[in-house]
Amino acid sequence: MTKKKFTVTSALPYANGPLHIGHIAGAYLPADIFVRYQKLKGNDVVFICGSDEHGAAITLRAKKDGVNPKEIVDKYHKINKQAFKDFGINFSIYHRTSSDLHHETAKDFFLELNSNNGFTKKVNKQFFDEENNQFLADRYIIGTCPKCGHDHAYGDQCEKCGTALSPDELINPKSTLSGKRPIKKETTHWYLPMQDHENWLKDWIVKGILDGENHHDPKNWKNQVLGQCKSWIDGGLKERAMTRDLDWGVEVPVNGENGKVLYVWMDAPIGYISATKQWAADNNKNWEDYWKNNSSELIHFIGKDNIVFHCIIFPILLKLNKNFNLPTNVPANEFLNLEGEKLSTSRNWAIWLHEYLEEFKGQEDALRYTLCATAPENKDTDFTWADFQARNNNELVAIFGNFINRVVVLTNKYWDGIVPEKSNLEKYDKEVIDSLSKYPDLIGEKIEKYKFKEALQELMKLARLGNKYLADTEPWKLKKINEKRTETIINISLQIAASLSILSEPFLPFTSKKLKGILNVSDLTWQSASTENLNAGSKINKSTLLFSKIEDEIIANQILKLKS
Ligand code: B3M
Ligand code: ZN
Repeated sequence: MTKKKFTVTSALPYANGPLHIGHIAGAYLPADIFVRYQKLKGNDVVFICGSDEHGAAITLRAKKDGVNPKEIVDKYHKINKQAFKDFGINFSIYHRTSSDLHHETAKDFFLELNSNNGFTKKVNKQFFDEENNQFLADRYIIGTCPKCGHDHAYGDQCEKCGTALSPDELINPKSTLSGKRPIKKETTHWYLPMQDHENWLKDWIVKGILDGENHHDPKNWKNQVLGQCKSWIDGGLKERAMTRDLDWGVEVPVNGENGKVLYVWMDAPIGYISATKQWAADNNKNWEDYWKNNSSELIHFIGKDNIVFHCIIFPILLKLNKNFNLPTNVPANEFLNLEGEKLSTSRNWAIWLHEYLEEFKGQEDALRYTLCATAPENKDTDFTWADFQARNNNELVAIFGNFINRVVVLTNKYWDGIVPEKSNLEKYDKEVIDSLSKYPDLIGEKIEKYKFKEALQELMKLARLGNKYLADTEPWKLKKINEKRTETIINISLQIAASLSILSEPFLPFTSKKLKGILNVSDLTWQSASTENLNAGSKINKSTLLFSKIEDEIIANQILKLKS
């Protein structure tokens, strides 16, 4: 098998607050599952993320807290980096857009495009808040969305319907600084004439053709992603300013232009590239192998509010630069709600990842499992504490955990932890071995199609198969009557357990590690899960609890906490 190369990115979260389960279900957990799987397949993957430390999201938060933006980004970069790590999101690097390397990379990128005539420099009138002596763009200005009527649309985007906007399109624009209607004032900016790129964008996204060659199969793109892209392109693309009058961000690298920075969406996605550069420097690799000349597949995991930036704006920027690859897929997720309501930072209607990790120590996989099982892959979905409890208790504990516990306890009790010999296979045994051999492909195909929910269901089917095999054959009863037959059943059950230890890794990495420890197996490849991995005569360890039951009281307290 030839090794494939993947450059996988997860949206860089703004370092203006902690992460909640909506972020995780949207752009991080699915990417982590994909990356862990590709690595087990033996492919070469770099998994990129980091803090987005610029843009109005940061400066507004700093203003609200009465502190310097630097204090905000330093604080949340640290918290978020740690939370991802503790939750088993296995980035190759968690970089920062405030780093010198990023500033340099973003400036070079801007200059390259500027010298290729990628921008039009224009003097224009823009909204200005006289009271605060500041130009208003992005989150500094709100108004009613001309598309969906949402009354809190930002100057660059309506987060309700996803539409990319410019401040002039807002109905009833208001400054978020003073709350007043702004005046118009002249200023110079660099604009990206997106309308010039309509034709190739359409061929590329809709037909999967780039520069006359097959690039990707659009059937593998999610319907909602294709739908959003098509509707923007059909609606006619417009020019869009790529610079801002602000003092926080990557400075516009042109002499004599003071007080101007790059628009955060002309800055943050380049963060994927600068992060790759840093990782390559740290690991003796060549970053260009992961970004240029089609030597690698680029895949962006994001939430639906970021589709336009990753499917239209950033690809235009990449194409204007030399030899950069365009994404082969952008598997954006929809939104996750909580107990029937939209997640909200301001109303504190959220489950914060760092708090979950504190309160549910050792139960990281219970949340990974529930978030994957209820992920908003094709439509908005709902997380409820009751569902979380049920999935943990009725699926992880009662099926997966129960199966492993039974087979490990039996092996220790009757054979001192030595894997017994298998002999004389009956029809049922052969059927079980045959179905076991199909699981790596069954699960893998789903992951490769970004159907993580279905992939997880397949994994649980394998645990169910093991459970049923034990329940049907009742080796604990058979032991006294037919020792040889019992040994065969336990041997086969242990092989299922070993396969589960491999196939669960992308979804439940903490469990997989524990299980490999119990079974004394290590470093097995994905495909090896289709065959036997435990030789008769080898020794396994004592059982440790993989999952623990979550009591009603714990759940009641969480609901109380949420509502307080
Ligand atoms: N920070 C937006 C967000 O958190 C943004 C993503 C950047 S990805 C390059 O929704
Ligand atoms: Zn809207």
